[in-house]
Amino acid sequence: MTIKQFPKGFLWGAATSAPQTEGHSLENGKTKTTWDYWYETAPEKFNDNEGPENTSNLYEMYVEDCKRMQDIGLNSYRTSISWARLLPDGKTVNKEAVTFYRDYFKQIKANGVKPIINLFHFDMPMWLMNKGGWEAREAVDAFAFYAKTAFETFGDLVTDWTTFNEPIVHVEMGYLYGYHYPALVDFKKAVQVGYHTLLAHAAAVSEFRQVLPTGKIGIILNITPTYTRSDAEADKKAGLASDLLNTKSFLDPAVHGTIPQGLIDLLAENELTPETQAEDKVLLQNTVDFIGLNYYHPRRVQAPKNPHVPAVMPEDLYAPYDWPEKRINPYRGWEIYPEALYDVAMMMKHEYKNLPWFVSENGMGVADEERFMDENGMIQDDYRIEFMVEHLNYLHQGIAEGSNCFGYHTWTFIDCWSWLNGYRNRYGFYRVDLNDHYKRTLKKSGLWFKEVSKNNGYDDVINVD
Ligand code: BGP
Repeated sequence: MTIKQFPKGFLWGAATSAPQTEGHSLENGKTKTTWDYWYETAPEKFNDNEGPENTSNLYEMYVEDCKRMQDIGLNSYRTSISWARLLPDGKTVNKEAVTFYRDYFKQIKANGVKPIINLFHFDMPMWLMNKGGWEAREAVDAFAFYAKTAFETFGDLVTDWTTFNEPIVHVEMGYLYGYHYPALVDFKKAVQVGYHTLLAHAAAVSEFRQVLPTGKIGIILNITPTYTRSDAEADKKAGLASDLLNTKSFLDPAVHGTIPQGLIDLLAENELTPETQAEDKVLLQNTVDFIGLNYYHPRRVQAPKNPHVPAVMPEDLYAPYDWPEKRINPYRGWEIYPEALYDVAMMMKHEYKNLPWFVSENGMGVADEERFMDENGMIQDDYRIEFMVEHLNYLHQGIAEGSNCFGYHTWTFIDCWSWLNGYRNRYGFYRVDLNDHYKRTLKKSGLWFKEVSKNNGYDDVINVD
């Protein structure tokens, strides 16, 4: 038995988002987001026709849910505010939203849990999408206003904030691969959207320094560490392009305040340079206090065969490589590679000033979990516990070698809605029964996590009985 102890004050928590939990998506003063609109116009795209309208009904159940946080020992919790709920037309504050979020945040705190509140989790308000969404430069100012409003309205309750969740995802899913509205395939637009998102992030940080000078602000990035097929020059070049586009594009400006020259060159070579303004450089110097990294799977790449020059798609710069030795989570199709968390920890230490960072999402989505329900109705999700132990072991090693990691948040607290996948894959410590008024039932992993949090560590022998 090996005891794995974590640093004092380590955050043991879980993450989720407004659109995936709240429900009441077309009620209580909230206006539509791109998800509401897409579901209305193309419901067949959504697994089992499960749309964003009701999700896990947290809007009605949050008081009990906050108690559930304490029941499984969470000491921290990340969710987001819905922009379209707080500012239904982008300008006017929705009083009902203020009442809801204020009480929600108070309840979180009353249960001994530290809230970390995020501003944007893929949920573009429709009023702004109709003006071009992130393609339009005016989205930067609109976001800065929203951020300022949120900091002013909730800053007495919340000290730790993040601007975006996985900003590269709405770029690639909305403008390259068709999984988010507007489902365009246009590399040039994708880069412009990414650039405006980056400016919006920096503008929000700038507002934050004015409104909450003693608070802390960060950004949540999905980290898909790149591993190349070989050390051949062409493979390494592909690896570098992948790294620049997927990791350094947001991480470098967030931490170092600059866009890497390699990325600027890569975009120029491929005629993808976005429109910029002279004052942007100064805005981008607004760096963060901490970084959240969502880790699910690595990215394996090789040199592309017969690429378009200039590139039409990212695959013209790096092609996916199918590693024969990979382990896969068959429900989600993602590779399971816990070793990467050690590499990420070292990357943060050596390349990113050893800035405080945390694992802001890590988890395993599994379909048809009712198969694993015991006679008492508890899902015996040992696979999830094993997944977490494996990842924590590598994280622990990274911390032991000096990486400044201050927490581990799982995805997710209570089973939640997953975009086009609806409720197919479940990730939560609590099961949600969609056929029984969203009833929540604790899974075995929740009991295990409670012990981990209590002991600020765990032994390698999994025992929660
Ligand atoms: C992250 C997102 C979450 C969540 C999670 C699980 O990328 O931040 O919103 O959805 O992935 O992925 P999925 O729901 O696609 O299975």
